Amino acid sequence: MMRTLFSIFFCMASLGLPKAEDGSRLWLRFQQQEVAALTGFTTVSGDKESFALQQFQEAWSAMAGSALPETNRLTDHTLLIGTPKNREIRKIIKAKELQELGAEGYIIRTVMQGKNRITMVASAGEGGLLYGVYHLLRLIQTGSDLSTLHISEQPSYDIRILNHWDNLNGTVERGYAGRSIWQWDQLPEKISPRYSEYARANASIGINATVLNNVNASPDILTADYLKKVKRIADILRPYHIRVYLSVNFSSPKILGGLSDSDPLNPHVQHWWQEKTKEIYQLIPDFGGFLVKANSEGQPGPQDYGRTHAEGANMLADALRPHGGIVMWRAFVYNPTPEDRAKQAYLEFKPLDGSFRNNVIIQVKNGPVDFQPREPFSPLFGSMQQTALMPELQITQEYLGFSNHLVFLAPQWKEFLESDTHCKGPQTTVAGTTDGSVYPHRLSAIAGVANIGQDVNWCGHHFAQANWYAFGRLAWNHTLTAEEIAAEWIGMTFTGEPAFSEPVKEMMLRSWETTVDYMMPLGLHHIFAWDHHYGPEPWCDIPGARADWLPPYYHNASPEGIGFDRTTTGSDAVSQYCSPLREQFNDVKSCPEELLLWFHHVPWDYPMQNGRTLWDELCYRYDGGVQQVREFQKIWDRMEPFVDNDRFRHVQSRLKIQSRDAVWWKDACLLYFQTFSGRPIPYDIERPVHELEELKQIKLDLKHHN
Ligand code: GCW
Repeated sequence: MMRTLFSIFFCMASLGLPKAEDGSRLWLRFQQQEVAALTGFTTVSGDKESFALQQFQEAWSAMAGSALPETNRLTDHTLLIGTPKNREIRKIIKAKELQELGAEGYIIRTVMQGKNRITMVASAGEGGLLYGVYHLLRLIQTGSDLSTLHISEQPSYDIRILNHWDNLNGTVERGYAGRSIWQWDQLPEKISPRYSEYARANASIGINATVLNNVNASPDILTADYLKKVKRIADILRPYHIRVYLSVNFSSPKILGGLSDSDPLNPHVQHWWQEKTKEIYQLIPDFGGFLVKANSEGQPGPQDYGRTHAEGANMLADALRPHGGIVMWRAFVYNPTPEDRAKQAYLEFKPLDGSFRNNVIIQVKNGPVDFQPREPFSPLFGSMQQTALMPELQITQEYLGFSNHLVFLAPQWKEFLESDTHCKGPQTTVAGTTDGSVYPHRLSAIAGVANIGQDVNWCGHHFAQANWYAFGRLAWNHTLTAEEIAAEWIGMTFTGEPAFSEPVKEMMLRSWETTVDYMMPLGLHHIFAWDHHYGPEPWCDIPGARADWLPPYYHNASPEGIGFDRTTTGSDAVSQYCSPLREQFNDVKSCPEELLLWFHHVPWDYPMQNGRTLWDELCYRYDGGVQQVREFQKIWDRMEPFVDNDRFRHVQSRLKIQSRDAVWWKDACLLYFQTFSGRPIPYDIERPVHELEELKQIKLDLKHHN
């Protein structure tokens, strides 16, 4: 018996079947076999104390079985890692050349010295060195040719920051990967090994900052006890070149400090913030600053005292300035007024342009409503020219199937970043207006709402790791294509074998549009079930609820047609965009069809460009989404030989959920909208398998999805 078992095992091993994996190593698996692709570095040289060098050796050891021997004399195949402090580096490259790239930039270059081939990774700063090392490791992991490297990199954004919506009680708002990784109840004494793994993963993709707590902030985060815990985390993240920021509650002076109010013009309030800030910097000298959600969804803010967002933000900025800290002030504001929700952030913030301190940056969600499957870009981008603006992207899939659906978000983010605002002539893209190239401001930054939790695979879905990865890569270099990012990620997380990587890449690249199609095609938005944002509830009508929290506010379906009229004769949201975009959006004929129902209320028989009526097109889009997910299932099932069993089954089972959910979305939306259109679902489309009434009864037990 033993022998049989042994021989089966032996057989499997020799067949090279992938070993079981749980996804915990992310894209940093450093497989032994990857070393086969190495050009064969034989030695490494550099400053022994260098953290970047240590990181390289750790990864190399995992791949090669042992660390590279260190050498002082450059011989053939030496890897030279260092800053201009290192003599050998100075012999090869001028310090000035490195300084021009900044402390985070780096150069990787193959240098021939006589017969010796040396690979140099150099930077003016330790941070840049770390990024350079991870770049080189990525080349090794993806089997790239290392023989003639000539790489020079510099980040697109200065601050590349994750926003954790993690609460102090361990829950995560809109988190779908288990509880918060920050174990506040155990800190500062007990340290989870995950903290440094998290830091390493972020460093490997260029993320250099993190906000530890939810923007719906508990004042407790600023108590002495919590600050000690925060300090502990900051100490762990520091070597990885990651700065810690905190979300703060605007009422903290009143709630924690016992003051009579938190009015930003009250000198006692100002003093309280100055003292609190000082206390923080004593513990964390490189503390980044505050993120603030004010006067939004019930959070306190300066308007409680008749003050403006600028007065609130500037007061905090003044407290942080002596220490070099900054304020990230969110523009996610909307009130239950008759005004179109999509217009409100612009209406509140545009008049304040130019009145913020230069250590304030306004954090603006990509779209004007709220992380919908597809939105046009927020009209604040491009329009606010005197104030630094930073995009906020949502990595966690609040509106995109939680951690159940495979949705690769890089194509969505690219569409957003490359949108042309036209505000300073053509080719003034969202990326250009925020990265400092069109409007030169002191600060440039980009934020992503994290999808990280305590799940073994970090993000709930193995493919959701790709979104964390993509956020970091785009924040570092927004000119990378979604395809390049997907290819890198697949190569490192699974395998670069083309029979696997090509179809999987295609699946990833199509996955966002597919999800838009089965959820909210043609510019539909916010037709989610009440509160949890998972399934469809286009009919949702809760008596007494705020209109702008209900789907009919957004889709306006009636026997006449469907869509939100935001033209000049409707809510006039189009006029918040710069010309010629506003004219383009305003005219139903030139409005991109992908955003048609965002900007227009359109009759059911409206002729689309392909000749179909709007109703028919809607049906085909929903159906197309469903069919695509079924294709994804087929693609994935064919991939079984390339993937370890655990990850294969996990993804396979999630795709089944996604497939069922897509049908649910399609049936719910088409059967409901059909009650208005009164038209048949085109006969060549798969028939609904649910009754509308049955779907209306579904009340999700969130635990299944959360
Ligand atoms: O997307 C919405 C979410 C809220 C979130 C809010 C925000 C943190 O539904 O859960 O609160 O946006 O961004 O502030």
